[in-house]
Amino acid sequence: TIDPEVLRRRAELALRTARERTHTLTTCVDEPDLTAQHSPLMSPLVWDLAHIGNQEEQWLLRAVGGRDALRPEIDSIYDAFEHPRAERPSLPLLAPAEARGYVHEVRGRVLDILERIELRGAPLVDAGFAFGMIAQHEQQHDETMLITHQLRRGPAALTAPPPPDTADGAALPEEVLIPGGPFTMGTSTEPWALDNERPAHHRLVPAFHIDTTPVTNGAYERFIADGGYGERRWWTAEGWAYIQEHGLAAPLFWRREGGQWLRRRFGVTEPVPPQEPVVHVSWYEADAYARWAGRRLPTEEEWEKAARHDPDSGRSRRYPWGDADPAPDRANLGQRHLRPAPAGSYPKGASPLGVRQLIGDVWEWTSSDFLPYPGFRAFPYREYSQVFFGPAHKVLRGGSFAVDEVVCRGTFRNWDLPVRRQIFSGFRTARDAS
Ligand code: AVJ
Ligand code: FE
Repeated sequence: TIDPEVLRRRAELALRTARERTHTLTTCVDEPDLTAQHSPLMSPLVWDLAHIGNQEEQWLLRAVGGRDALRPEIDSIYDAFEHPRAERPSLPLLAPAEARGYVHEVRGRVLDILERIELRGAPLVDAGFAFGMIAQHEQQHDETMLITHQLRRGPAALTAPPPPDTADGAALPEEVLIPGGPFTMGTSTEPWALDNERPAHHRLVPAFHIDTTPVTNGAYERFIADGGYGERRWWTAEGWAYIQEHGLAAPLFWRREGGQWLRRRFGVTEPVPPQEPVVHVSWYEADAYARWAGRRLPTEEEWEKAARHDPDSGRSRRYPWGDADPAPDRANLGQRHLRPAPAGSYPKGASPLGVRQLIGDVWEWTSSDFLPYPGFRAFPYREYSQVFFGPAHKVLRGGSFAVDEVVCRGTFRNWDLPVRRQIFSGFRTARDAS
């Protein structure tokens, strides 16, 4: 068990880190850009901002702190289930200055509660869970807001240095063999793990091979050049119908000009870098590429075994490199760099068997539907995970360059519809070992 004072500082730091990111994402553009809807797929940035504050008010001020509601009349405006994204611009949203004042006011009271409360006892406060959950919620919306920034037209508003050159120059094998046998999936001990990551349970995973790195733009270009988007046999029926209906022939944000592929990224157009992991592909495209390559997407349990299983001890670890928290030389996380690092980077983040870049860079599509683990219990609210379980959503693993470390670990599960491409989604492939 961790010292409650350490947890208190950790919770405070997680909340402050999230708020700094939120601040950057909502002050780097002018007011009209905060209230505009840049894509019908996304909320106006100012909706995300006040929604962050409203969730914090509901969980930390009211549920944990037992304080009176600050602005109960806005709960419904910022309820994601009541209002789909497309209709959010027409709601009576708080104006940017009002929204800023609101989140600031909530945060002041929350930090006061955090200083006084005992972080032990009821599940909501034990180990500071609710504070960790709300920091993770804010960071998830910070990723959502970064997606909105990527969809926004016009000159760059955000800049960041490229990832450092961390590649060790090793000639990497194309794939790594993960031996068959049992492993422990999920967690019952990670204090801030969300309900869908729980509980820890055993799975028997047969031997399989998995790509050493995520699939690169260069490899994906070969799929395109080979006529991949025009060949029915690589696609599922739904995937084929989807690319026909929308006329898709390349990842989102790519365009062909003068015999080469260009892509727009955060307001800047550049040639597609062949060594970088491909990003902004739907599950359908990832699945079709894998079939074209004579392979398949990994299942979710294969992905987690590749990322967490230590063949020496037989134990599942928090990250590919062990139990230590992420660090800048282990993974590309936290919007420090606004792009994935070239395949083969981050040797210090490799798994014991040599799989690289499982954490950070790009979210990785798996073949699995988003389903509850045996023994799952919805906590603290059904709308976080439970209402999304079923065949409609596919699981993504590992986090992207846009994800903060507080929302990234070997057990963390993300999910989305198979048509989604505006998210920072890439993939790696696998095959049976037999
Ligand atoms: C887990 C990323 C799918 O953004 O819809 C944010 C996270 N849940 N607010 C989403 C979430 C409630 C969720 N994802
Ligand atoms: Fe939310």
